Amino acid sequence: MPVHPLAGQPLELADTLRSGNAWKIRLACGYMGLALRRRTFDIVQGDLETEAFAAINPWRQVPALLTPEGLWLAESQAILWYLGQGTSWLPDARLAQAQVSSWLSFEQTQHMHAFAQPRLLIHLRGTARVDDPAMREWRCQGMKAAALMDAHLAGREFLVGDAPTIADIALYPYTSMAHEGGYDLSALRHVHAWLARMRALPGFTPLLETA
Ligand SMILES: N[C@@H](CCC(=O)N[C@@H](CS)C(=O)NCC(=O)O)C(=O)O
Repeated sequence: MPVHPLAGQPLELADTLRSGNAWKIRLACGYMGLALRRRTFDIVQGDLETEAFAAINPWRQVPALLTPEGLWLAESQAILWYLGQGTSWLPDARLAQAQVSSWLSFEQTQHMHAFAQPRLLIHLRGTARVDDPAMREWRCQGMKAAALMDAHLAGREFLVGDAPTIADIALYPYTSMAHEGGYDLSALRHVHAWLARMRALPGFTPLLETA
């Protein structure tokens, strides 16, 4: 693997234990061979509401990355872009780079919330049931996004071009944890094969260290 432009430089991630958005960054660092320190917060304990956290991210969300320049960078997609530059994970070619950007937008606007919300409320907080109408509605929206991914992945190994990019990293966490929100993606065989392909790449990092 070519040397990453950020190799050997300090990188620190503000995250929570089970944040899917922060997992994207841990996946990226694992795949890219970058060492990453974690500063793990607890949303339920109110950690994100403190003044100390506002200095990390005034938008009061994880992930945020402390870059070697000494600045905290917020938003998972911006952090993936930052980490991917100068590597094959963010292609140089104009069109391929724009296609990566399309999938990053897709993840934030059509995919992430529809998967993250049922997972949060059913699996992590236990405040909703699988069959609640609101959960069904989220899944209805999420299934449309997953079906679009499945159609796109037919005959392809990765979302853009022939090699994995930060677009694949962005879409992996919440797709792979869909079952925690009551989803059944088993009929989507191209998505299923893609998830397995992502897990098999060198440097794959599981959500939980002990997993
Ligand atoms: N658009 C943001 C979303 C980040 C996000 O939703 N983070 C969640 C954890 S996965 C969070 O910090 N939630 C706390 C809150 O919003 O109060 C990104 O992609 O980084």
